[in-house]
Amino acid sequence: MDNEKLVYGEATNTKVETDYNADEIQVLEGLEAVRKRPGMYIGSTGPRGLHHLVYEIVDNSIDEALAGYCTKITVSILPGNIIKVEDNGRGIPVGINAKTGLPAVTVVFTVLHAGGKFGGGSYKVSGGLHGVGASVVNALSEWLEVKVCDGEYEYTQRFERGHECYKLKKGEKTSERGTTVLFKADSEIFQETDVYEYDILKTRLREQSFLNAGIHIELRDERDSENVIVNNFHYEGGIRSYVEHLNKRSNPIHPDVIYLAASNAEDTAAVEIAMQYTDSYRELMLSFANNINTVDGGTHVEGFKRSLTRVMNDYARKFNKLKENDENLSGEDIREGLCVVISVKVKEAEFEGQTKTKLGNTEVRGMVDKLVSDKLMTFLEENPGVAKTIFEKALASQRAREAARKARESVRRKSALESAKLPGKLADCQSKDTSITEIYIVEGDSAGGSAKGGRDRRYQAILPLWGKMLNVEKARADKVYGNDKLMPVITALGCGIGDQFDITKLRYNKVIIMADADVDGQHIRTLLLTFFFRYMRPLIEEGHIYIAQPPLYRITHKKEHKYAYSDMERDQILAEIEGKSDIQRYKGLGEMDSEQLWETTMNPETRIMLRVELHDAVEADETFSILMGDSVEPRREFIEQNAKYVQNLDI
Ligand code: TSJ
Repeated sequence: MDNEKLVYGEATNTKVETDYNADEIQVLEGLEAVRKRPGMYIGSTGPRGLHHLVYEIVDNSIDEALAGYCTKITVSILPGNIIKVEDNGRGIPVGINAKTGLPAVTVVFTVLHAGGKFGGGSYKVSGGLHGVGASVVNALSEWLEVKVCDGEYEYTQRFERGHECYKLKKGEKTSERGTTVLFKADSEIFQETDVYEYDILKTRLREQSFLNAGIHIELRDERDSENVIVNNFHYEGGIRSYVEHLNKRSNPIHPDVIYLAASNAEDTAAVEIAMQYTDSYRELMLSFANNINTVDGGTHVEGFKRSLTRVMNDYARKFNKLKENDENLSGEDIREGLCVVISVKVKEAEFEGQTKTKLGNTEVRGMVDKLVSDKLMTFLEENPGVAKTIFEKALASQRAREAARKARESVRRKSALESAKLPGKLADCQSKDTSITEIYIVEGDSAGGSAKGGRDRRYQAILPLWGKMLNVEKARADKVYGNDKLMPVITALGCGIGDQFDITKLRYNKVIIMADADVDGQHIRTLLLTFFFRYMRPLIEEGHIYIAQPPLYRITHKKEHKYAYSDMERDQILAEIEGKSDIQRYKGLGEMDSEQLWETTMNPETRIMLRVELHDAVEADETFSILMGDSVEPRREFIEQNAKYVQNLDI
């Protein structure tokens, strides 16, 4: 290995010494800092941070795969939420590092930021906001064990909370190669939870196998020995398979995924693009740089958008799809229904922005642009049928966008003429202080009536909704403007939708959906959430959307009322009561009078509300397409699988 490249711990400024004890002191100072402020290194000590530990370790094996030396990675969740990561790479080097006098593998686990600084030569996953390395995982683990096989011997070492339990131990002879790491997250640090969620790891590992074509990744859940769960991910098609996966619940409008790839002459950067159009009205673009999801885009995304728009318009002019007087197609029109994955790998990736999820390398913009210009134009010329389908879709989008603009303007004109802009059905609150105001969006006129009677009118507004709500998942934007069910919601909230959305104009701090606890109520909740997700997403992201929880039962005992919000609570209350009591099951909000509704569902002192949170926009995107889109079978499957989570409103 290349010792020269090893950078010594960055946490302290102590002069580098060869004296072993001094080194160890410095090492521990570094790792103590991680334990003192874990959030600085892994973002949070909640579930996200916990899962991040696994990614940190797995990324090292993926780096080894990118270097061309590892083909298989196995990740297991063992009983007690112990994580095991195994690969068949070369094994972390065990040779003594000149600067520290320690075996390289020990350095990897005890010196901050030591990982990835030696070896070199290939693309590295490590980067992004929390590309922090194995020593951070070690510092935050109750214990960690590593086993390295280098084709000659087996080596092992154990650490507890970052401290070596013993020096690297040389064991049996072996002809095998590879690295195994076992660790237990420290529950002193991860106080909220130390339980891994299989599906979170599954999504991430599947994504990583799409991004690294050919790699084998196995995920195992062995926590319940009678029910071991195993998933194997292996995609020879790489990001082509990713696009197929993303589109498996949609209707593609051309048969094959379009795939474009190139690398530069110096071989310091490689770009891959996979794309396919569906009949949907949305665009789904995922971008990655060195396998890190660049949620804020960057130069690769800019290059792609710019060149896609140019190439499509050039082609349209060349083949007379657009006449001389026709306007150019806009980028949005061209991307309607497009599902695209862009993956770039660069030797020296620069990540920008607060969360370091935006690619900054300027050379990438031109590279992507050139790739699309050269290869996509050729593709369109060679596949005129596909080209025609795509253009017809873009033209339809252009017409709809024009119609939406007209609809929007007519709505604006109308509201400018009317003196009272707010919807007639809205019972507004008195306060204009938008930090305390609330709006209840209530299903049905009778419940709306009770809510109006029961509310605290100083800060609570009521907007009743009735009739069939538009499913925005199946409609273009022009249908949303002027829709008689959605317009009252839009005007009452005051912040517009889509590109015109402006959260500073939001008229209420809390937007509360209040509907019956039955199937119809569930339907209206889902339709409204879909609408907020597609057209007012920041409302969800910034935590303004809530679901009211009306009680399911009223238990009357000796003229006193108690309310139960679940069957379990009902049973608890009944167990405490002696003798006979009267149980009323509420079928709908309409059965409650104003006073009861206030008491059980609207009084901030006593009410229960669920705040809607958005954890993963891509997953939520998929969920909404399943729930509200065309295909029936995936919806049935989804509902069956999630029926047990109905209380959990994470989307
Ligand atoms: F970082 C880690 F400890 F967390 C970790 C590293 C965990 C796991 C499960 C695997 C690995 C890992 C590291 N797998 N493979 C490697 N490879 C190297 O570290 C390596 C091997 C040989 C050479 C070389 O130049 O000969 C260079 C490197 C970086």
